Amino acid sequence: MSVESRYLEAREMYRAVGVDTDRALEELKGVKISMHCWQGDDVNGFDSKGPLTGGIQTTGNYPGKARNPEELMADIDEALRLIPGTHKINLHASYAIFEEGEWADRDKLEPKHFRRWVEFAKERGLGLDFNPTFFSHRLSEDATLSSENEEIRRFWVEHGKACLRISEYFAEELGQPCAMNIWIPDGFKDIPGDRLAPRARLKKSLDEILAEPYDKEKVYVTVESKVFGIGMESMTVGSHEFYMNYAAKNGVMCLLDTGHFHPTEMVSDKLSSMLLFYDKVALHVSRPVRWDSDHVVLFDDETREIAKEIVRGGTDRFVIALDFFDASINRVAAWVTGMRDMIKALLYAELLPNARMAELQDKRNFTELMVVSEEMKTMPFGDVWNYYLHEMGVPENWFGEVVRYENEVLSKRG
Ligand code: RNT
Ligand code: ZN
Repeated sequence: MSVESRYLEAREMYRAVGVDTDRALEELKGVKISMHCWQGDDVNGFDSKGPLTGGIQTTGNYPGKARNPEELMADIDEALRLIPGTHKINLHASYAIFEEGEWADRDKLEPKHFRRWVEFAKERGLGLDFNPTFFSHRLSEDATLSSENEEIRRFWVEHGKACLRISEYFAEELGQPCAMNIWIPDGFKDIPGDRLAPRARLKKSLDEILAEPYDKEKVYVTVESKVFGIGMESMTVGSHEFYMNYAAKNGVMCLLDTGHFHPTEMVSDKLSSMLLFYDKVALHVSRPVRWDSDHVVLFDDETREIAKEIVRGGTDRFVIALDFFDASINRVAAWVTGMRDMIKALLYAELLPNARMAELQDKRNFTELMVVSEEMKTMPFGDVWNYYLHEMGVPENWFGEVVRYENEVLSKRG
């Protein structure tokens, strides 16, 4: 049976339970996911040769990681060929591209250092998002925006401001908003002697960064909290309470990373509360396995639960990015799996009888609600998904393509 006839049959089955598959596919086409560039090279970047610091870690030594901008761009291209839709690329400041003999420290970065990324995005119709890089740098060893050392704190404030200017440049060049996310690794391994002063300094630093004039329609500033990091087990300066209050009072957005809460806390349950107090909510969808391990996003329960909240709350109210870095598997396959599974989860949520499910809840008919939600799991979802891939010109079976790319390109890298 052809993809089309399988789809037509599935469409009838969904129609019978009150779900319009054509509408769902239309909705899905409009959703952009920001694909993080850092899966391609284990969060190394191009601006220094030093190690990855900041209490985040990649594990594994799978061959073929990108070693320079050309390789990273080629790998991104290979991944995008296998992902339905037109999306965004999420860059870190450490991915600045310098001309021969040129170099600028983080506080001196300028739009021109990202010109090649803008060209890359323009040629492909992609958007760009941005992140100042407050780690993997000689001045980030102790603390950054919360530093007690005024010179170091100022350096990172200047970095934040430089990144705001670069974000605005992205938005202007590409004709779509750029989300600029602030995450810092500041925190303490053991019980602090003072929790207030570092947080007060972080607050002051953020105020100073945001004093840089920028167009709020073009740049969405987001602040990302975290419960702990490696070497910051006892306290992070940028905790959830800190940023949630900061964002609410200063008109910026909160970014929730699915790995940045206690393991039994679910980000999916937090989103509706955020929607009641913010216009938009930003996400780093990741997969924490027992801790903030940054495994590849899968089509699993929590990803589907998050997707339901996005679809029910309105896809236009979310700024969705992925954040994982697995160095133990083929990195292109990691991107393709994560992106396709996020999109798949959104389609799954679009194909639920959401209004009927809300109504069952209001009638307190929890038996039928459970039954409906379970029955939906074995509907011919795959037939709708495959039709979407077909419509978007992306192969159903993609793994062979990545294996070929690995043999022809990745395996030749030293
Ligand atoms: C770290 C944060 C942060 C980084 C990226 C590289 O725990 O999740 O978002 O992963 O910025
Ligand atoms: Zn994150």
